[in-house]
Amino acid sequence: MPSIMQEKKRLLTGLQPSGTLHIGNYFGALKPFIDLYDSYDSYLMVVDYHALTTMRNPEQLQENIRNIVKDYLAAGVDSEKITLFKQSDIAQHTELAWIFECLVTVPVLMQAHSYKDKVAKGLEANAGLFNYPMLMAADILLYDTQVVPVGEDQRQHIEYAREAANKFNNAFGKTFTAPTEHIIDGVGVVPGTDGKKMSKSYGNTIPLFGTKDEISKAVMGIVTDSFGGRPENVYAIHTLFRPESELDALYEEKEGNYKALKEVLIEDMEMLVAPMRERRDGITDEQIREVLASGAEKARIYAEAKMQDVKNKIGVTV
Ligand code: AQP
Repeated sequence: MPSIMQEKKRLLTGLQPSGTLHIGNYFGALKPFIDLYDSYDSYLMVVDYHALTTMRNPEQLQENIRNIVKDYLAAGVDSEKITLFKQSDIAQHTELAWIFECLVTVPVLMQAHSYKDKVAKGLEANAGLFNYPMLMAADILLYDTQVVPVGEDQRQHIEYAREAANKFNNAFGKTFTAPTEHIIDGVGVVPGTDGKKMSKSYGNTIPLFGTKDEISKAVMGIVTDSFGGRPENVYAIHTLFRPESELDALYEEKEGNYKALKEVLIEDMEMLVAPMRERRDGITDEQIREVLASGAEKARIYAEAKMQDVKNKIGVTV
């Protein structure tokens, strides 16, 4: 059994290497994790098997994995202080997901908004996409996670993790801890350049680590339908970078001058991103491999012990 005598509560989150990280991913999940990780026993994953629900290009997936680890480190994650690892390195995630799939019913999974939205957007309705919440439940519950920083779109998936924990505990005895989502007001749904939720698959993103030109192009493309002269979509994104008290005066002063306001937003983004971009340029692929190998070693210790307990409880050990 893993030691349940943890001094600190456990914090865990993961992002899919399914494309380029955008500012919605950063403010919704990565920054809240970075702000909290020192006070917790913290786990940060690259959820590459989740990305397989949509990706079919191995070279691209490899590149995305390297990129997302660089993004984590450049954004301020200290890999020495946390367990940073890749989901596919710990076989117990998929193993435990199967057990949850045998407990949670199809009608319950059919209520998943994320699955319905993705299929409505034209994504293939593969069984992996449908079972995604059970793999995510395994990611979380395998480590007895208490707190999961995520964006609002993942709220229901944390409910599914609680459902999986309850089903298992009711069937086989208390084994799993019910996790809680950590969703920050005001950044739970970061809007995209079209005002809808920013999402890799909507083509409405502002890349976190884009070049200044790429960021400028995305910001200049923000749709500026507005009420009373204030470009609401620009303003909503701008609140992530400056307090509203400052923004109100600025937006009054430059009322109706959308281009000028977008230029200020680009500069404000640059202030945050430029130092991170510089840090990112210094990170090598070799460093990434080392970080992932040492993270997997740490994660495996807990995952193996927890899975052994699960196996004993369900009756497959003789
Ligand atoms: N717009 C957003 N606002 C706040 N949080 C967001 N997140 C995603 N978009 C926003 C949060 O980022 C974390 C990582 O998500 P993911 O990589 O697992 O993929 P996702 O949620 O599916 O992100 P995308 O960009 O929206 O990708 P697609 O288009 O594939 O669906 C999660 O915590 C998420 O809440």
